[in-house]
Amino acid sequence: MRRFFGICSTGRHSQVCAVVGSQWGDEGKGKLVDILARDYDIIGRFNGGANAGHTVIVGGNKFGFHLLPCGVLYPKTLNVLGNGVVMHFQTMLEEIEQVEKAGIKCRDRIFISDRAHIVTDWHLEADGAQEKSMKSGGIGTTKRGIGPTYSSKMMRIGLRVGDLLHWETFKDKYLNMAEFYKRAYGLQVDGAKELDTLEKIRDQIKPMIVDSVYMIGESLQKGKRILAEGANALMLDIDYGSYPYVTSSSTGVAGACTGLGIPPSKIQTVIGIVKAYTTRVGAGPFPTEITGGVGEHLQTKGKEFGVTTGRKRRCGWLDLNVVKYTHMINNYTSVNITKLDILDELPEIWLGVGYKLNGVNLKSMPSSLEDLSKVEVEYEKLPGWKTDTSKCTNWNDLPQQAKNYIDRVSKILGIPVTWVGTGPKRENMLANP
Ligand code: 2SA
Ligand code: GDP
Ligand code: MG
Repeated sequence: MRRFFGICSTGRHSQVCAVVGSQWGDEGKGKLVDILARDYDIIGRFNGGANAGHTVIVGGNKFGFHLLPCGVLYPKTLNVLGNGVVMHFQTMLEEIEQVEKAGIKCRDRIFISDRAHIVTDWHLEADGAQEKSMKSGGIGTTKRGIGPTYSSKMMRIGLRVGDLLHWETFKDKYLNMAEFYKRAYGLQVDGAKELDTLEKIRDQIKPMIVDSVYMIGESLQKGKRILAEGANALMLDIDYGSYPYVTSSSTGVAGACTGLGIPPSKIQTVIGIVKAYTTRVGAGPFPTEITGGVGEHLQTKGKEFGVTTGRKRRCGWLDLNVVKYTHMINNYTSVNITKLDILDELPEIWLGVGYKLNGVNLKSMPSSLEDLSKVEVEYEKLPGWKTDTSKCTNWNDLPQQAKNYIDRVSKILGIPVTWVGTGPKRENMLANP
């Protein structure tokens, strides 16, 4: 008998649920994915690569995942790296070791799409060279070869994971791509050494390579449940983000379709992760940024450092203009407000609720960076709650002022808030009754 899956705003009862970032990343996607994964058969990453840093804290262990889906910690989940991901094998193998060291066997539960592209040393070098060559000082990339690997894909000179199964042609393709990077950037990479390394790790990778399109399609038909884990966030999306200060993939719910082969009509639930304030790593405009004072408090108390690069994250007030804009594109069925506890000590909390440009109210997000860097933010100011919310064990324990804040955010966005994070651990997540 077919199982029935209703539309469910928490994701608990949907056959397919996508968890995506609604701001500039690091909202805490990893934590909700880990919590929901218990109820899913397959967890799939659909975009990005080892630039992502998703933190999961369970028991005494802290995991900072770059490539492995955050559902990997449950003993039975299958974990897919979809065709939309760019694969850096060494990083993934190190992560597998990290998980297995913690006593969780996972190697045989990891599947890599044969259509996913491979990040090589040429891409890593090109990322650094490109950043150095930019007059503006660069995008502030993670230097994980992300932009160059997606560029190779679009130029149709890239290497796909499935190419590893045809070693002789793989080598030709590798050399052809290397030629391009030598010519275009004058790079010097020891290609022979990298081919040698790839040949050595091929045996470990081969059992993980699958036709993920078939795997996902067949699983959907059999009624299996799929959780799509977004990396980065919509303001870093290649089309909709603050271009060019973006990453090079589709970070929204559409990316779950193109990057995992999930038909759009199958995605019933889209949970937007909204940090209770805003952070951004790397360069680019940030209208609600606070330099000094409260900004430093958020940075320190929120431990806002890059999981991949260790860079300090820039901090500012929650910008609901940003979340409204990303909602237009992702259509969140509900949101998870994260890191509410970081606001606990503030006497007053500001919400960015409107943008004005040259005195005129804006209806949406300007596409021009010049305009975005000039907008004046209109704020609403709410009283703080001055209470330690990390001690709350259920929704009703939340102080009234915190509930008012959540209700106000929900009302302005027009989206239900189904979860609130009050600390970094799995158990610090309150479900809205
Ligand atoms: P890239 O490396 O080409 O994807 O960089 C392009 C822009 O995308 C931003 N970006 C990120 N922003 C937030 N978090 C990310 N992951 C790491 C984390 C970041 C880190 O979880 O902390 O460790 O620094 C991430 N990845 C890419 C990047 O800052 C550029 O603005
Ligand atoms: P992701 O990339 O969206 O998965 O987020 P990151 O892992 O890069 O950054 C989120 C950080 O906040 C991590 O250090 C998490 O452990 C932490 N975190 C997540 N949710 C909460 C929360 O509700 N409260 C606190 N204090 N920390 C949280
Ligand atoms: Mg992150």
